[in-house]
Amino acid sequence: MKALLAAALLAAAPAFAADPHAGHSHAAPAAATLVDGTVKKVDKAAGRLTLSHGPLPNGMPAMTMAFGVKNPAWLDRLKAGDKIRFGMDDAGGVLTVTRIEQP
Ligand SMILES: [Cu+2]
Repeated sequence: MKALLAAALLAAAPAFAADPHAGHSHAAPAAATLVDGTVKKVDKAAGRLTLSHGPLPNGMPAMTMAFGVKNPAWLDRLKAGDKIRFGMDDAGGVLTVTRIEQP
């Protein structure tokens, strides 16, 4: 009986090796990855920040587009031309800047 159980466990082992997450261990969560961007426009009334951004962790290629911001107060200290590094979240289909770092 013990030998049969050991054989069953061994047979199950390859299933762990094939864990679909195994190949993704180096991928950081999107929000934790900082992307290079340049501020193109600050729209305080709409709470929008237009950025020229590099490739995003969600697969979006470099482009210029508007983002929402997690904290509207950030818009007060940004101006067109500022170079930033930012984290973003695309939950709910709305791209939102969740973190900003300025050199
Ligand atoms: Cu984009």
